[in-house]
Amino acid sequence: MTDDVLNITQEGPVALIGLNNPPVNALGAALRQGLSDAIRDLDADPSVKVIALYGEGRALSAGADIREFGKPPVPPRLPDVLDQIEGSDTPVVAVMHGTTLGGGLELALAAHARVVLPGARLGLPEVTLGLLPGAGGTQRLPRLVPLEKAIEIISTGRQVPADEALELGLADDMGQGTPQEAARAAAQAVLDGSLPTRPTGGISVTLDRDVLDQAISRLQNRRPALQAPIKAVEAIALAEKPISEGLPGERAAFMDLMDSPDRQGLIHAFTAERAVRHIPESDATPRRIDSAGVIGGGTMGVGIATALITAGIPVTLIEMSAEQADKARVGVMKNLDGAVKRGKMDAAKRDDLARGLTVATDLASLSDVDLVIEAVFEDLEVKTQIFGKLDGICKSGAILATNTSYLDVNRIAAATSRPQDVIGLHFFSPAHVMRLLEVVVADQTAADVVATAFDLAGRMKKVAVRSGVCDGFIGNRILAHYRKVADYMLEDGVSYQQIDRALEDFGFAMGPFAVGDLAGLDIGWATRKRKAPTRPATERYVEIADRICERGWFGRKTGQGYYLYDDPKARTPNPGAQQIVEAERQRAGVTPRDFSDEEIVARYMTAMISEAARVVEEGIALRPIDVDAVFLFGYGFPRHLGGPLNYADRIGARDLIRRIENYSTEDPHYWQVPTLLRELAESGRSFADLNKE
Ligand code: 3H9
Repeated sequence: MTDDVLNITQEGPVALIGLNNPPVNALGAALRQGLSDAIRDLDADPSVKVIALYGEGRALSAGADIREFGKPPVPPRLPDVLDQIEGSDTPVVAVMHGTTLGGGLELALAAHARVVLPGARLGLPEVTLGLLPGAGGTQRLPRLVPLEKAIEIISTGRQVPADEALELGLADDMGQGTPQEAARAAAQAVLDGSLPTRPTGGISVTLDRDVLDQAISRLQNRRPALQAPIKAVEAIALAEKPISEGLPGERAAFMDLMDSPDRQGLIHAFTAERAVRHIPESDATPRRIDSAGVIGGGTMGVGIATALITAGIPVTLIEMSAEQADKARVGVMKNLDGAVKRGKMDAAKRDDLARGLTVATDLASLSDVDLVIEAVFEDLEVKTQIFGKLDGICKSGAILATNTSYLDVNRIAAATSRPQDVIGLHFFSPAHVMRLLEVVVADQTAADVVATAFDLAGRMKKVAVRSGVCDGFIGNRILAHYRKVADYMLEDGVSYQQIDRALEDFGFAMGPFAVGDLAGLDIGWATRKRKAPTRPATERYVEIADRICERGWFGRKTGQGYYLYDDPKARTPNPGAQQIVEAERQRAGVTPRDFSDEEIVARYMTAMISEAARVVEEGIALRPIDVDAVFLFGYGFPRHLGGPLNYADRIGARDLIRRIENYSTEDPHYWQVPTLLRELAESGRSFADLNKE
């Protein structure tokens, strides 16, 4: 029998139910109804002695259908369907394969026995979406695995590999073959008694209160303290009660979280990662990239080369001298060693990948590569010269990419006779770790070159976001704007420690001054000098950072910046920098005033949102969600807020305009209402509405 979303077959006493809801067997309304009907009918059929569940396609199920969240619920509810499975008199066995996650794993937990297939990854990632497992996961998992493990799996969302699942007792046996074959074999094992069955909810456990309390206080001390993991551990504590009492407690906590802003922000972040793949060039066929060249063996070039070889693309890295080339090779090896240390790969894999790297000193070595990524010093003259040379060296059809973070890609493309092959690939440092890749599409970039960049990003497991050409593209352009407001507040009287702390309490991993120290203050200094000739006379300019750089204080790498780094763990304010702040306030004739943390955050976020709105208005970003993705994956934006323009919708266009008009009485040049914000306020629409258009 074939339902739309289920493939049901009966083979003698065995009924096989294959979930068939591509691409990931999400447990939407139709699948829940189908499962409920099938279990009811098969359980009532005396000829059926065992029911085996598996997934058609790549997994048993990736969980509840996220697209249904926030909409009116459609019965039957997943917890009820799973209770029905657990309550079935006919034993039910589940095959866990692929990424069996969330409600998908809860489905397996509600079965009477579980078989796992090699390569499967099992997890309860609900907390990463601001939720907790709401279909019995918090009640059934602790009945099967040790408490510490249940807490860890549920509060982090970690995916458990098949062999560990077996070791922990999450799986009863390791299966083999296709999911359907494994289901058939598991059913047979139930029939012949070699795979025992029992309802998980019937198992009783005693939980160590100290372990639970310690986990809760650890989570509470996190900044910001997300509610979902805390509530999840509190729900686990209910597993000591009979399951009929624990489940309603879990459900109530789940429903509370469903209404929380964290849940909305985290699901927006999940959606953003996928939404950015939709680009006008989607239909173009990507060019083949079997080899690449990287020019420049600095931190950036080394990171890019590491990312490429890790994706299985052999790289020729060009440096100026044999000595520098060797240094670059050592840099790549260090990166690979780091991956081994973090358990991301083993030594054999590292050695294999390292063979993909060649270093050279002559650009002519790039004559045959499919892609070149230039990552040299940020100087238009230097870059255009290199592209002129590449034009004469590279084979026809090779993609010529620049890793510039600000410069005009059209002008770089104009240095070649093939502007259609030129594109910006803006990686973020460290390039082998950071997930964001801004794909900068110049006026003449060919559609298949854009499609290739997105394909390449996929191979490198990066989040590619399409950007138009402007100074700084999406991210650095917005950063250059809102970063100024932190300097304005500093000069106006608030300490940089307070600004950093206020923004960290808001959710950023690090405040802007601490970030500057980490990245190197000389970077912003160079940009300010570059932009000085075009700076409008009406623009307020704070010189504090320049004075600090003039002392040779570039942050962590020189041992001091805004903070002192004698002890790398402590963040002690640098008295020298504090003196500079005082002196600059006096020089600027400012009477210092206090700012509340709330005002700091309001000004900083309003500045960020204003420039982000302009970037969307000008078509530099395709949609507001693209800006959100840039900030989530490249700038450490707090994930639970979903990105600057998702957060903007929480404030609302009208209130944002009110704020800007209020601030503009102090500085009408800086604080201007973006046209798009006015349009939204007048039409009553939100940035979320623009994402749907
Ligand atoms: C839950 O289960 C709550 C329960 O405890 C309680 C309920 C009462 N729903 O990522 P991909 C889509 S909460 C709907 O590109 P991959 C995805 O959007 C849920 N759609 O592939 C994409 O669509 P598009 C807990 C989903 O191979 C397409 O499938 N589960 C869902 O890189 C392909 O996805 C999770 O949090 C879903 N659940 O990765 C798992 N999942 O092509 C979330 C995926 O239109 N999912 N889609 O953009 C994942 O982590 C990854 O998608 C997965 C596959 C690892 C499964």
